[in-house]
Amino acid sequence: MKKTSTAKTAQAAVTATEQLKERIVKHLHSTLGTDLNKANHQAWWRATCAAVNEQVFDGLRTTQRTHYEQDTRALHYFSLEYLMGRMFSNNLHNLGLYEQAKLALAELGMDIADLEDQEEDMALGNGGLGRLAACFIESLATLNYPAIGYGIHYENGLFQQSFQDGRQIERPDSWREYGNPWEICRPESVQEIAVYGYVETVYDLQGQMKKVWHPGRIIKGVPWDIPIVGYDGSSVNVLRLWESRASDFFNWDVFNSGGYIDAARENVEAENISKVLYPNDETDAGKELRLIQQYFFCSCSLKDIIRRYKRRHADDWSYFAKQVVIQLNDTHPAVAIPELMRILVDRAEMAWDDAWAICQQVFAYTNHTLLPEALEKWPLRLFEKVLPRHIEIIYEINRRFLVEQVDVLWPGDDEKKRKLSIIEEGHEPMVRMGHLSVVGSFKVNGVAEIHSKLVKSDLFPEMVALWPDKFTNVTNGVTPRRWLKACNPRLAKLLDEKVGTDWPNDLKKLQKLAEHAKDPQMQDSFMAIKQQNKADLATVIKKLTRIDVDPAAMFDIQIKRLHEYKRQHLNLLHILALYRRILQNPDYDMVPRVFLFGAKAAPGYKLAKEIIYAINKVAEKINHDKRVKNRIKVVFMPNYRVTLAEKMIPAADVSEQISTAGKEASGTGNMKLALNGALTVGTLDGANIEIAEEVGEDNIAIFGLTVDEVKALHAKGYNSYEYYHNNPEVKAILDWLETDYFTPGKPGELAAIKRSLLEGGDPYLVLADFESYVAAQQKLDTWYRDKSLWAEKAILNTASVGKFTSDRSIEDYVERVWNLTSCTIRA
Ligand code: B1N
Ligand code: IMP
Repeated sequence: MKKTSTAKTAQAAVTATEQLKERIVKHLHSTLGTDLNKANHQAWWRATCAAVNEQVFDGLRTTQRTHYEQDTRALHYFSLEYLMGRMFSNNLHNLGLYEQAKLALAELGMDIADLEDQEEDMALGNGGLGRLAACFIESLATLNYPAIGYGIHYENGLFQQSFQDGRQIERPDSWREYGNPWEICRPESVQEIAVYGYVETVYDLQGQMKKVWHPGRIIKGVPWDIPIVGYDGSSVNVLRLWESRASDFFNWDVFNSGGYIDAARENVEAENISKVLYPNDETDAGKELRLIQQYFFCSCSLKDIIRRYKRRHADDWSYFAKQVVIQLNDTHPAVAIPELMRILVDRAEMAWDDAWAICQQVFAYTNHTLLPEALEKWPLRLFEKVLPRHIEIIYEINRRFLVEQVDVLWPGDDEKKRKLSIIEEGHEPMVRMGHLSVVGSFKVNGVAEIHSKLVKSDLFPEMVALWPDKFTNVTNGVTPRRWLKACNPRLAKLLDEKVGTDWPNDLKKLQKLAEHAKDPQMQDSFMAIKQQNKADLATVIKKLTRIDVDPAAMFDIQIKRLHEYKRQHLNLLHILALYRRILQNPDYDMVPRVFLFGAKAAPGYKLAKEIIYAINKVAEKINHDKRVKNRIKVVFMPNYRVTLAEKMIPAADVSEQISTAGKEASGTGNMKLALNGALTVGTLDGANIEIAEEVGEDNIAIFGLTVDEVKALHAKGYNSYEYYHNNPEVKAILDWLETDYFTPGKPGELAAIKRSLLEGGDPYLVLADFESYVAAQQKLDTWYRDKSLWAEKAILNTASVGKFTSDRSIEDYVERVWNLTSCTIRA
């Protein structure tokens, strides 16, 4: 009996593989118009995508039909960024087709890895915030929650980075130059939106005052849908991205009046809106085009939501807040709040109070940062010019807020009103998007326990006094499908054997692994996998940088955007300290280490670029210095992006999470690295704190000042010169950077770092944390010498971080904020 059923399964697998092969070949012929004998990898890749899409689109149709029939409440995730990376292998894994496709392609003479490499990263985001959005929409589909992601269909994603003599060069990222097989254009759902112009006050026959906005320009929003395939589940949700085009309707007038060139110019301007992603991570761009981008996609998305709602409920708004919840991914989409008010009050002619009641039940806001330079503010004059009606609505929201809320709790307190006003006074008045978001939302959350506390205590304490229940926490998470199963197949296989195959959607199951942490056989298997992953990465390193690294060395990895608060320069100072010790003592005993960096600097962020340059110059010197005897290698990987992260993370021994305490809201790279068995060297900041709680203090190297100590030091007055004068090693290293040792013939080229740490006052306390950082690194060095001890700690890291699956984050949002019901999809 058993035998025949096994035989049947085997037969079914053979048939399925044969069918997939047929479908691929069919698409090679009929979709790509080419043939077996002349198809290149690109054609094979596209044909395979088309074959996979047959299944994806089936799932998409069924999901959408079911949601419509059941009239489900849905989440609408509004985000200016989605850092998707590649879709091919993840779609295959989530459909359960990866092994089958690999086999089918092998039988057709193709290596699936070669085809995977044909895909450009979909890099429509800067870093953590955009990648979080991507993990969240995948988890939402996996958990069968009705949800849609809204954003912008940028023609150019985050710039591509290369190095020229160690300096960052940026090039445009035209990721869909030859079309993207995963997206579907939906001309039937085009929207038109308005900007500029003026507002007229009119009175109707009853003498009622009305505001009429006469827009200066109309722009067309064209939606592109990207299916988001849930793991193992049947849901296929949608990411809907808007592309801007010139409106046909508007340009007719210009054409008719003979303004052909003007019309062409306006076309270009309309199309500029979705042309490029702003490359600033954690800084406010403050540019007119950025405001228009924000409004453009919010307005298109709201109209899309309302169109869908009206199909069922026509003009009855009473169910709107029951069916619709909108999550604002930071303040970037906050203009959706006055836009919904405008639609309800001006277009649907609803009374202000009723409209406001709806808004306050629909919007929720996630704060991702406390950095002052990232807190969005728009010059009032700019707002007035671009969105003349919305600024009036914001004034009214603000007036009522100050009168009905602030003045009730703090009667006559003008100071409180100044602090809480959505409009910041001053010589250039500004619109505070954070204030607007808090006032207009029913929930506000931070992204890790400590960060959510700081949002309450430091950023919005008065808002907490007004609405204590509005504030909550949802700690970030990452999808274990992409960040373990797909990117680390060797470890995934071992986990399947040791803890069963359902860990990808039940990550707490990994805890079982802890039982085997001391088992020598388990340790051998675990570390052998790490070794193979390191050898694979060494090949990639060689190919990208021509640098040879030894896979037996400790791989110490810092991958994240370049920012002073993330302190890549602290890492650099440690490298310089080790190098100097070697030069002073040729027999200096240390575990050989490869220091790997991956980071893009915002093109306008000078010091960040100087830090990249310094790391590259120091790398050049150390890597060629025979006296080092390979104890240190330094590699800056060019063009860090999701695809490179997927190659680096499985190969990491050490994960660098060294931000100044209080500055990194959460971090998510920290979670991915620990999940793949790296030990963290980190501060008590963001989610590091929760990682330390989960893995235990013996399995993480914590160092540095705590949030409270940072505050106390600043309060007392921090003087970085003291550390410079009192620590001879620090002094020697900083002085070294001023010489021409690393830049022969060009002294002073690396001096910017020293200047910022001394004259610049060292705002991120690099020197204050240096000693403690070096001690933590020394501890890791000691641990690494004991192979079994290290293996145990690495295994315990993988075993203990089940909390950080984005599935858990989503369930937290559902419970604390969204109030959704999951919806089973049947074919
Ligand atoms: O969001 C991530 C967190 O894990 C990180 O700690 C946090 O730094 C990051 C303006 C941002 N906060 N703010 C931004 C991005 C782009 C931009 O234009 C701000 N990114 C974060 C996910 O919660
Ligand atoms: P973190 O700042 O270390 O938490 O990094 C967050 C995550 O965002 C990383 O794990 C990557 O997946 C992604 N990421 C960060 N910086 C970049 C970048 O420059 N390009 C692409 N992805 C990035």
